[in-house]
Amino acid sequence: MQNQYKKLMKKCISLAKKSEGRVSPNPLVGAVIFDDDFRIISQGRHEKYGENHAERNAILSAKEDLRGKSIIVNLEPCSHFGKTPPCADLIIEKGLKRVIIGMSDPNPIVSGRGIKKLKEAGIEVIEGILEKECKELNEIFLKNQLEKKPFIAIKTATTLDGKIATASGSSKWITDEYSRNEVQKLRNKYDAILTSSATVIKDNPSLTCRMKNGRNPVRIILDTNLNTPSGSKVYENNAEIIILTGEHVADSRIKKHKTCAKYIKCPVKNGHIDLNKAVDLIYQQGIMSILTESGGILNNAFIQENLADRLIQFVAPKILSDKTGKNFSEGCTRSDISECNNLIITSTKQLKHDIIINSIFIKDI
Ligand code: AOF
Ligand code: ZN
Repeated sequence: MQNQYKKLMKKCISLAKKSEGRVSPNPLVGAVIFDDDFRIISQGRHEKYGENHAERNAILSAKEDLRGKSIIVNLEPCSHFGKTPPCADLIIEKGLKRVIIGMSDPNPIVSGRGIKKLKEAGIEVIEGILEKECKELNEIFLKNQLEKKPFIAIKTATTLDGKIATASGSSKWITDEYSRNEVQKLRNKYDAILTSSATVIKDNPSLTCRMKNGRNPVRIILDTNLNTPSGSKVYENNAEIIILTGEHVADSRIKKHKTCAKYIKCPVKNGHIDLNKAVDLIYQQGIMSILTESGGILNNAFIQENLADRLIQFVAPKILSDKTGKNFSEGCTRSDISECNNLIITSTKQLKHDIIINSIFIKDI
């Protein structure tokens, strides 16, 4: 039985993933309705922010009576009146007899209440199926709900010896086009891409999502002294863009900069945008997740400030061997190996030549 449930939960997860980039700030949710012989009756997912929840879509697309059937869903069904009425009520009303859940809802207005409501109506509730996988699926939502902060993923492309460029900044290209294609998928998934003024000045990237049917993330530029030229490519197209600049920068300079960006002033620490403050300001803009695409100094600052949640490292089978080459994270002076930041690898994937190592940071408390 457990194996059948796991198989169906995997289906819920892959259904939910189809909505990546479309449901923020809500969770990714998929649901499958089946009978006692594990025949699938219908399925559904939360497709877009503000629209039906997964359970409702699965129920609405069923072509037969649902009495006595089971529903499996990666997140506890909701019990609140939000944009739609509670899913728990609909499940009860349709006479389903069993609900299988991956994880409870961290949202305090739901947490545990959905499960309680179902149980009180006499429905059997089975919890914790593929809980770890379900939590990873909704790592952004979990972070937002529990810490009221955006989830931060660092994306980097390195050689086997961890280099992102030569000392003079030559970096095109370390990884191949298959890797760069995957980056487009990441840009489609996260609410925002963040980079530094140094990267804008050096690489002049556009930071748009060029995936078919993709959508552009909000671009965020950390520009302490407002040094980026107004004519940079990031300011050319009409995807949303935010410049976080130092609070010392005069309004008259901002006015003169004249781009389509939204300018937000941020406190400065040691001559740079204060990342802790920046992250809170970004969250206040409704941005729930950030993909950083930047150099070693900024990457390291996010890591040392305990702000980085995930590392997505593309590794090309190349060795630079240049002692002055740039590292994907640098800036600390450390003498003992025990001072390393520690991570847990959650997956590895080989593309054509390159590999992607996906890890989560173990946070210092
Ligand atoms: C979703 N999709 O499939 C499920 C959710 O803003 P609302 O009214 O859509 O409610 C959002 C909350 O509903 C969300 O924070 C989560 O707690 C719960 N479940 N949300 O967007 C779904 N099942
Ligand atoms: Zn719901």
